[in-house]
Amino acid sequence: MNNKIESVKKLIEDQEQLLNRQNAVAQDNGIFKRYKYPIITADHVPVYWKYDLNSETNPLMMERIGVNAAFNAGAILFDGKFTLVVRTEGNDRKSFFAVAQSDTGVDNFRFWDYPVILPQTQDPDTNVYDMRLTKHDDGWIYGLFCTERRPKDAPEHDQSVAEAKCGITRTKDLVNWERLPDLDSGKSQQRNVVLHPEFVDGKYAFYTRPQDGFIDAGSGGGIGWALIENIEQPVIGDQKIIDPKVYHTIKEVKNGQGPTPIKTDEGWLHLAHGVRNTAAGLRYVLYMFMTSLDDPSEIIYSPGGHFMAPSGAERTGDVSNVLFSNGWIEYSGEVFIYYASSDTRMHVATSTVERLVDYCKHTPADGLTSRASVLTRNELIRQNLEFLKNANIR
Ligand code: M1P
Repeated sequence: MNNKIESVKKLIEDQEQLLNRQNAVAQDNGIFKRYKYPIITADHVPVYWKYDLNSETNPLMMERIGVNAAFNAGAILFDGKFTLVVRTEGNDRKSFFAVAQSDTGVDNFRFWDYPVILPQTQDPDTNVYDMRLTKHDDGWIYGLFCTERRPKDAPEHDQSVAEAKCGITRTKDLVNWERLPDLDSGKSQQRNVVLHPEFVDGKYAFYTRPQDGFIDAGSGGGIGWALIENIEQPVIGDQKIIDPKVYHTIKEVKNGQGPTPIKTDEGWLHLAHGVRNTAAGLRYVLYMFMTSLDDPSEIIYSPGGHFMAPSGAERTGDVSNVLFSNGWIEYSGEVFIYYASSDTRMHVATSTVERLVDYCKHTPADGLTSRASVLTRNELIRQNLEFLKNANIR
């Protein structure tokens, strides 16, 4: 019996070491600081979510309900803590939401005792994932997420046919969640839908990502924008595409808004993901842009290329070559960027509002051709050589 208790203690102690590990900066390129250790992995999930700890019913102390991955987390500052709503995925491939908090924002994240119980609509979700959290002017915290179901008319022979929609839920305490109807966007499927934090012309404003199929965005041209009078009856008509897919860029196949934009004196800061195809499959990178304070659907700065791309161990996982972010937190001018790698684990990078605005304003836009790229770079080189000469450094 004592041996059994010892094995439970060992499980907990081993995990404590992981949870208490201090993080450290591994890369600083002036734009952001990338941290060394993933902040949340499947191993951070409490042992009591996976094991039956009772030696009577689990004499061999085996995992009973495995957890495969912990990634794509929404983020919010809540009760003074850095709070993530993590897409946690069981070995059964079902994702669910679970809250984890940290005092530092870069390490020591701990899950709450129970995952979120998400209320259902009339049409139950098969799978839910990628929640974006928005503290809205109306006083609620909204969680917009992807709800996936098998369409009623899906052919029997193809069990992979699925339909993606935007589910909407709201809460005041991250414990009790109210479910609203799914976003009705007509025929188009939706993923990566994000609620703007302020009313626009007295309406709720959504960043959308219309798509023809479950994986393919198809004719759904990029990040869209739509206004809704009543969020309790969320029906959108036309979606204006504000950030289109573009040939031979980091977003030629598809793109999607990341977290809720951050308001700055010079405009709204946006983080998004862009996808291109390669012989090795799709490659997901993060990019940024800014929109106008007067009209959050108008892009005012669009730095070319990726902001962050998979690096080192981030490159591999369940879906390799993917960086994805649906959560960031601004705190006293510092920005904590929460991103997942390869649909497997969560990481953090930090920056500041000042640096991110500077990045958006002063990174040249994509010139769309190799020649334009070289000419832009040559101008930088010319200026730098002149600078070095005048400074007697070269
Ligand atoms: O597998 C990569 C990502 O694929 C989807 O994103 P998108 O709709 O932009 O292709 C999502 O399923 C996301 O969860 C996942 O990380």
